[in-house]
Amino acid sequence: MQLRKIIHIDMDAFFASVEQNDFPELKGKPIAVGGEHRGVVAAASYEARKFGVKSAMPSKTAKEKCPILIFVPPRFSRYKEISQQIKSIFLEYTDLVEPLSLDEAYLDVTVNKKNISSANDIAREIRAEIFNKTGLTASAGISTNKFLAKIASDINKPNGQKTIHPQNILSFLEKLPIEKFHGIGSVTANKMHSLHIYNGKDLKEKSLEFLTQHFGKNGSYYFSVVRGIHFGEVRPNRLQKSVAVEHTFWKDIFDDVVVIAELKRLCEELQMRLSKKEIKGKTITLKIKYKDFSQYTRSRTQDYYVENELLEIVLQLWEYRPYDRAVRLLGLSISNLNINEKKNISIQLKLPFEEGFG
Ligand code: DCP
Ligand code: CA
Ligand code: CA
Repeated sequence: MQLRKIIHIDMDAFFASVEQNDFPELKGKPIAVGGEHRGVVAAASYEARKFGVKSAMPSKTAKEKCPILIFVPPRFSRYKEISQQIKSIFLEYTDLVEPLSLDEAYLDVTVNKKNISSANDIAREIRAEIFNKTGLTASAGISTNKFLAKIASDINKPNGQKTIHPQNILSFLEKLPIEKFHGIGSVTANKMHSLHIYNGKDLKEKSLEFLTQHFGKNGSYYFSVVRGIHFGEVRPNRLQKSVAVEHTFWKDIFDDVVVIAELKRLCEELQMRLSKKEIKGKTITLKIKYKDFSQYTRSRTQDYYVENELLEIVLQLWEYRPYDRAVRLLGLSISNLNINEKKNISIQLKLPFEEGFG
């Protein structure tokens, strides 16, 4: 079997770099894209990161860390426009492009339109072309699967690239700290630490049975990826998995009446989006973010596609809220969509209420 050549491209400090590029007076300065008085930092320029400012940090904390921080409001349509531009550059090389978000994508260049044999050369060309067309820098990771390419693109960021060659994969993974494994978040990393797993070498010493016992079906994923095995294909038409709407309040809300009115509004908005796209779904998720930024979700899966009952289900989910505290954000999403029906032939047995933390 021929080894695949996968590239992961990710733009550097995306929203912040776009703002600095469009407004040159912001260049070289610590900036944060996001709301100054309420809300969180979406993106921080590299100058701001030196002060410890990071994505998802409350704006207030960011300002304490960096008093000279300049806040810039986001311009999503501009980010989408640039996202389209970089995507059209990717398509000059291959049709196997899988966008993960506005600023990153996987490319399978095993066979490519320019017949370039070195994926490393392709990544360099693409980064140069992105810079020429947009004035922005990107970083790239190159290896034989998506998992490795994604990890690699972070190594020489910003404005750099890293290839993990086939002969180095196993030793690279052995040395890799467990929290750097793509798909292992801080909760799982802590659990791994408690089991004395700190790096890939420790992970590889555990049996499949041990990992499944402690991590359920994810255990077999960890077992494979640490051995350099990950068959996930670059899927150009990623199926839409959910439709979501959310609203952050200008003022934290404690009044149940206001919350319920807002839930009604969100239901209407969601229903409008669904009917426009002719989509239906079976799983409804309510997201609640409290004043202290703690966030909870409550989900319910019906055995039919939800239509008129949406509001009723959402109000029931609200009854299952974990706390009666002031709310700063409410969100609704619907998943298990009819457009994916063919893919979901297997019937999943689910408890009526699921809990998740995100
Ligand atoms: N973003 C956001 N909220 C977050 C994280 C990110 O709105 N919690 C937005 C702003 C980012 C963009 O998505 O610019 C891309 O996110 P990345 O995680 O790729 O981060 P950056 O591109 O900002 O920085 P890096 O250079 O580390 O990739
Ligand atoms: Ca990025
Ligand atoms: Ca990204």
